[in-house]
Amino acid sequence: MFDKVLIANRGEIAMRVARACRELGIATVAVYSTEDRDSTVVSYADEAVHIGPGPAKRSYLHIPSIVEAAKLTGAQAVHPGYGFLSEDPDFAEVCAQNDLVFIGPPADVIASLGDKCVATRTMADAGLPILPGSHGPVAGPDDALAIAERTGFPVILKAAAGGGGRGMRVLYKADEVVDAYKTVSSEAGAIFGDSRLYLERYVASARHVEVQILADSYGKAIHLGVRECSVQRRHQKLLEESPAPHLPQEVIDEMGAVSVAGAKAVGYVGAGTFEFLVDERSEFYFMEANCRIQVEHPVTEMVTGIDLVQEQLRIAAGGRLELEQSDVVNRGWAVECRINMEDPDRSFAPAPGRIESLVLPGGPFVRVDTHGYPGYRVPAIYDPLLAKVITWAPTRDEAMARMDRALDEFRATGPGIRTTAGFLRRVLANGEFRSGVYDTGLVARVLGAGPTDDN
Ligand code: MV4
Repeated sequence: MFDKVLIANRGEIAMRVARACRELGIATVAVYSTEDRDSTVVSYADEAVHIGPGPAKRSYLHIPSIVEAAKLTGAQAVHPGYGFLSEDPDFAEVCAQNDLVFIGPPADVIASLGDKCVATRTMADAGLPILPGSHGPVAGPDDALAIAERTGFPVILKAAAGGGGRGMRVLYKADEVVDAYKTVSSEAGAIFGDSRLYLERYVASARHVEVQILADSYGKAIHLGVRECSVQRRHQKLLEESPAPHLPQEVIDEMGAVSVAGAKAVGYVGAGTFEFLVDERSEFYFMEANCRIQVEHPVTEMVTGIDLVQEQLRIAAGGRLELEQSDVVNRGWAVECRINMEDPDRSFAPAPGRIESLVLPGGPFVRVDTHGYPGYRVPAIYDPLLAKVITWAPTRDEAMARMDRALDEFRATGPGIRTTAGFLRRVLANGEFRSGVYDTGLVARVLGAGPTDDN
């Protein structure tokens, strides 16, 4: 096992990784920007290195500063968390060149899964179900039109370098295709430096269900079941649960099996997520594979009893995956709510500030992952996630009742501070959510249902 790991991230996930390291007897190095000098992980970690000013480009995204911090402290490995450099193949490559273990898949695997055209085709070849469409980059506007007509409307145009909902457009009629192709392609070129697009049938009323996998560097891979992530607003997930309500066990098993096949086909190493779109008939289609630990990983930990970050560390250190597929048993139900410092009454506008008082929920089967503390001044320049509240219970209804109770206990006050806790309670109370029969349109319907209550 490693002696010392550098955590190339901030916020709650930096704390999550630091805690896993401590449990395994690994020394930790935090890196921090000037804005984060008073952060929890800076005092929690064994060492902390200042890597630059607030803007991420000059700190958490600045590869030379992070590599230098690792060399300075003698860290053997780097955990990238999520976001920032976690899915940057160049960073993984630079780590390797500097004898640092990047805790994630090899650089070439990140690169090929980051190209959604390559990823879709590779996964189709590995036997994963994909939607009809271009199965690779579209050659130009006329090709887009021909493929759209062959596929049948509606279709969706997506940037090859996109993902997570960025760079896409839904098309309902043939006369939209040529103009849309040109617009989305030039947008993709401007945002990602890659103007290639692909096209597939658009599935309305889709659910977003993802499979957690673990793979070691000896070719062994297993899956840990599914997470339902359809409660999202503008591609930002607000709440996730595991397993997925009303998804038959045979379907879960099949999604898991094909994800494992996909992971093996690309030589995946570490913890990863296979994202699927599920239609009303519980037919599922591969969308993307994510090469990182995800924000919502705790719901999988709660239903499996497996510590995913510890597994990442063991695998990266060259350990063999000790778990067999038959060891993975999903027990009960877990739900996670993301408490953001945003104002639901003002279109989720950022509402950070200095936290004067913070009361966190507790009690049985409640987990809170946060970097917040009373007196903490929340920087406005990073993502708005303040805390993740996770609850577990034997049944879905009980897990949701427990979550409602936990959110009721949650208090963060201070000048200008607002959180999404009250809005999340409205989601929990919504009949459609309660029934478990919901899709990615749920949040818009909850928002249409009236003003949010407070917190
Ligand atoms: C789709 C889709 C419907 N059909 N693909 C959004 C995130 C990204 N990973 C994939 N996404 C979607 N892909 C097909 N073929 C629906 C979504 C989707 C979505 C699309 C447009 C506007 C809002 C959306 C919310 C969730 C999912």
